[in-house]
Amino acid sequence: MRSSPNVIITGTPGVGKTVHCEQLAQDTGLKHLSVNQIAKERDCFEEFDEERKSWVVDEDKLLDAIEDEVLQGGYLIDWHACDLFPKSWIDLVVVIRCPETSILYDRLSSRGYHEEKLQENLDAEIFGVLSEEAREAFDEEIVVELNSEKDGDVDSNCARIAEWLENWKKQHAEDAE
Ligand code: DAT
Repeated sequence: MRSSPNVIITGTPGVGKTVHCEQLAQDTGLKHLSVNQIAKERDCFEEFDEERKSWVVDEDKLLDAIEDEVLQGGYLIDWHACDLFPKSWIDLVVVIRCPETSILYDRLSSRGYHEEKLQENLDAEIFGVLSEEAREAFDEEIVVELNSEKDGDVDSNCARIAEWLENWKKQHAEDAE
């Protein structure tokens, strides 16, 4: 049994997953596992998707590459998909949202996304694709949605997640007695 929980931080590109993970890693000591970075470092990419202009991750390779670490507990898994991770690995799924799409539009266009990719991501956010994926793949009670639009949201969201972590640890310690 892990003594520290594993948390998925997911959401449409640009919603704020990285900023949340970085702040949470600082505040809580959980380790930031950026799937994008790990997939690059550990050669888990399958092919280049010309249409999307992005690399496709080989999910089996990725899971094999991170399993030993993640099962120790204490990871913040940062990725724009969540249904590939086994349920037994995960204690909390946080879906970061940006319902005000003009904000998301500005963030993605400043990244230089081309029009098609930009629109695809905005649609995904409008339709709540990641939120639905999370609720289908995990028990509803471990899925939470938090908005990240304005200054101050990151602090308050991280404070909420940190509080949840403390409760998880307390509960876990009691169960272990
Ligand atoms: P992701 O990792 O989901 O792709 P990110 O963490 O890189 O997203 O954030 C994208 C940009 O948006 C980045 O410049 C930080 C900014 N951002 C995110 N949430 C914010 C908030 N609540 N207030 C101000 N800026 C925010």
